[in-house]
Amino acid sequence: MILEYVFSMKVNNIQDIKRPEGTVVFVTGVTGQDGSHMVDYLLSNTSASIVGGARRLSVENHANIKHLQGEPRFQLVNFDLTDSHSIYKIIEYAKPDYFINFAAQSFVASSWDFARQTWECNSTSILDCLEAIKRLKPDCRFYNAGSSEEFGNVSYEPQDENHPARPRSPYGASKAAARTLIKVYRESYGIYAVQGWLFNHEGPRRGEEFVTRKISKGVANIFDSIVNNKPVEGIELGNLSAVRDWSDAEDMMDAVWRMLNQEKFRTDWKQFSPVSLYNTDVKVLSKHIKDYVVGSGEKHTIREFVEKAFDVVGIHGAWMDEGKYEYFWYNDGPRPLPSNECQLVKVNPKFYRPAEVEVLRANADKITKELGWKPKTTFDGLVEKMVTSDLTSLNPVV
Ligand code: NDP
Ligand code: GDR
Repeated sequence: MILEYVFSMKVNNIQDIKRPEGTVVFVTGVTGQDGSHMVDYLLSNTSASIVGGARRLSVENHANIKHLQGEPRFQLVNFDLTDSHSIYKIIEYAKPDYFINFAAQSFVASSWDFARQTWECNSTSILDCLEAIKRLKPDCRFYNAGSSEEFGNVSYEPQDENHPARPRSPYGASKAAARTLIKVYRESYGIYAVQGWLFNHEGPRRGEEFVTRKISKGVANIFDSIVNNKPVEGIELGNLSAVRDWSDAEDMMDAVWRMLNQEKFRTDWKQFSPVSLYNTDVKVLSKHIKDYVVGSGEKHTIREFVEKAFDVVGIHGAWMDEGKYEYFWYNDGPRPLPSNECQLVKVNPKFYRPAEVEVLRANADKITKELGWKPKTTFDGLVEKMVTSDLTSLNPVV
């Protein structure tokens, strides 16, 4: 039997934070996928001290940062992005050199149900961050997590930095609004503020309602049920034809850091830029920095993700019917299944969205050429990593 326990770390109040020596990076959303990976990236690739922001919940959810317990360069702080006082206070007390904002209402499907909260968290709060930086620490570099969802109803493929904003959800609209604010503050006040267009990125720390994790966890459960002679519970999904450009979340963190330090990475500046670009004057730099598209350049349907995930555990099947009656039927695997358990995946229209973004694929040529960023993990490698991790959590090595 697996004993579940709720892990929690010591959380400081903002006013108890003492600014560490040297470079300080404030990262929000550290209980989430990207925030937690960003902390790991900074610990491995820089000597900076990191302050991580997490909002207070009745039951803490520190699973993604439990490995940071006792890490001397990391401190956790109570922080709510929708509370402007929190934003002002963290800048006042921690005086960060970098403010990396991954906190958000990040689930597109929920943005129709909580449209106002999505807007306040993803747009209004960005305005608060920019104002606070302008007033209290104008040389603090700011990153906000932009999204391919801003492109939405795409007009060409693959999408590059010139693609217009055509969001299809309150979420996409909120990120597009934040981008406009960032541009305005950059141009008006010389703040080093960037917002990459990151395409979907995944991994074992992905929230369980996002489609890739829902599939990897579902497949691990199905495999476990088959080999242990337990009844098989199928996975219910929405639009199987949606096409996404999936990367490994860990690869994306390097892109974010490069965007925040363009004077160190920009290859195109060597040829024509004035020497002044290479000094640390943020006002000079801010005139030249760019937002970049980041993604793998590959596209795959939800169906392909499903097939690949089952492949990892040696289960093979076939798609039957179409549209809202479509299902994935078990053909072979570890043992024969009774027919009432053979429907491994089926469509449930309740997971359809009011408006869908059908196809997303990144043209990341610019960031590769100008900042030297390249992804390391392939699509197959990513699916395997996720399914294997979910299997390991079912059968932990003790
Ligand atoms: P997650 O949902 O995993 O993490 C979001 C984090 O934000 C969680 O830690 C959450 O805390 C926190 N949060 C939410 N609301 C608040 C608030 N009011 N105050 C403080 N913290 C809050 O998302 P990801 O890590 O996947 O994404 C990170 C960012 O990147 C988001 O802005 C997302 O919109 C954006 N993005 C993500 C992409 C992806 O494919 N992953 C692609 C493009 C953009 P809690 O744990 O308490 O809920
Ligand atoms: P997305 O990710 O909306 O692209 O936003 P998600 O994994 O939720 O959906 C991807 C696609 O899969 C389809 N889909 C389903 N989605 C979910 N969640 N559950 C299902 O059962 C299901 N069935 C099919 C969706 O319709 C969609 O087309 C993610 C988030 O990380 C955002 O924060 C980020 O900005 C974008 O990626 C880029």
